Amino acid sequence: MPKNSIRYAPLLDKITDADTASAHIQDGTNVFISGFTAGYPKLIPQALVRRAEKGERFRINLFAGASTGDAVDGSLAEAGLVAWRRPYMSNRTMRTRINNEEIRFKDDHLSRLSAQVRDGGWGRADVAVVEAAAITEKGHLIPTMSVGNTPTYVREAEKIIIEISSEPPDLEGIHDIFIPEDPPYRMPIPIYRSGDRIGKPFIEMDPEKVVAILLSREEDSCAVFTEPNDVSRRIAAHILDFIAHEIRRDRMPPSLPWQSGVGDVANAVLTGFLENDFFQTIDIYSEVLQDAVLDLIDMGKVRAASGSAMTLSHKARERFFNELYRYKEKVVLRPVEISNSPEVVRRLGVIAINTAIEVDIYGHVNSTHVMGSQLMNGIGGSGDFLRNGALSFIVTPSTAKGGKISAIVPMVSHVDHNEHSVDVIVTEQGLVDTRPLTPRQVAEAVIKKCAHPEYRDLLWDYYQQAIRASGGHEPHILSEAFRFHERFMATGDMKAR
Ligand code: 0RQ
Repeated sequence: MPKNSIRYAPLLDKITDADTASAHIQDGTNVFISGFTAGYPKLIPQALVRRAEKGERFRINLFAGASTGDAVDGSLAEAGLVAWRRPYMSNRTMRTRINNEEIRFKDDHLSRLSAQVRDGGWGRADVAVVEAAAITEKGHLIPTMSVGNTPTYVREAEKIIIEISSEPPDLEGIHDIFIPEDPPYRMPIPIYRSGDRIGKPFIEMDPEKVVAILLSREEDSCAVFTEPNDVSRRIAAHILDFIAHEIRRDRMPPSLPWQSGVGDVANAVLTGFLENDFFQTIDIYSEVLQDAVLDLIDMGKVRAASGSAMTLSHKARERFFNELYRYKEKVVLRPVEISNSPEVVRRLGVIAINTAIEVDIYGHVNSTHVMGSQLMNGIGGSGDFLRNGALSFIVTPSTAKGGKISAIVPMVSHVDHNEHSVDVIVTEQGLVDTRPLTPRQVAEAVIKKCAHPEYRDLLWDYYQQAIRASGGHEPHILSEAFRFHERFMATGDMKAR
């Protein structure tokens, strides 16, 4: 443990071991954990798994900020310890168990969760288990690499267990913690630029609620980013060319902040700035900050980068910790209800880029359910940004599963975002700005420019038949609209045989 991690002396008595602390969690306990891709507790989940291995039968309701590492979602799901899980997760075992109805799951827009917990919508907050870098002189918490919903969980919980991480150096000052009043007393959230700080550098905590403190040497499992491949590079290039074109034509100001979702395509878009001379300095107002943000800061291309968490590869993490003093000037980590706040996203005019599973010819988007039924991860913050961004991109490779699936389909098999939220649709094949187009013009352009050449004729045939058979503003043949999906499920290939 680094010196001075626990600066509030009365809490030193609470230091204990994970097995003892985990006794506060029993069958049916609502457990609210820190963690938002990073910054999740590790010791308590391990202790719970040990109890299960010894034959104890119990299940908890697990509420996080968003996805956590395999050490939490993976091992707790594997051990059969989770009755309920909310919100977004991305673990394979947990996904399988959710789809088998062995774990209950409800998807939510991430910006809404803290307020729902405060109004009691998620039930009693029995125990908060949070990772922290330090406890201040007055007994408040300095989080680690994510903020997520932790400020609200700590405020609402009846008991608090803290895992003090030995890993991060002095993170104090990077966080900006602000909990808005709930309606009807809510005032405007006073963020006018990405880098504005409006709160405190710590999470306020009542030390009386702390029942255990654990000293942890466990690390977050680091993100693995593949080098941008040809597909993600082409998607990124389409987006950057389009924005540069809009700015040159004076159709948008040059200084709007960027949000980019998680994963390789999102990282490729930001990497694209490295090689692009048109964009000299950018603001980032996003949810998860990934490796490319550090590269951009190093190149002097970032004015400010705001998010709720940092998910870095092992290498980037070392660099970040070694030169924290430099990155702290640029990076702000906020509660997710602020990083994703519809009010702030709309006010700042965020350029939002998020990834879909499939998009239909009229621009409706499925981000969460494969073939309409099987949950992938969840909606995450994509709706918060897409619906409220000044310009919202939805991106996807034009095919999946080695070309057996077209990501452009006649009708999406599940709807997360609709045509009214999506401005621009992008695949590696091309880009369609839907804003000046009627739905029929959107369909024509999406089929011609975004669909993979192997699927264009099939989509075009469907669209022409729909015009003849049904006509109308958005022609569809209801009995045919899911034929692509049915074919895949019957034959393993969406292409007609
Ligand atoms: O399957 O893992 O079995 O290989 O989906 O797809 O191409 O690796 O891309 O990791 O970026 O995930 C939409 C799921 C994309 C993600 C989604 C299969 C594909 C592969 C993963 P395998 P890729 P990604 C907001 C950001 C919603 C939430 C969100 C996501 C797996 O981006 O969860 O936007 N988004 N959060 O084979 C069947 C299709 C498929 C398909 C892909 N059409 N049919 N399977 N896959 N398309 C966070 C902010 O920062 C705001």
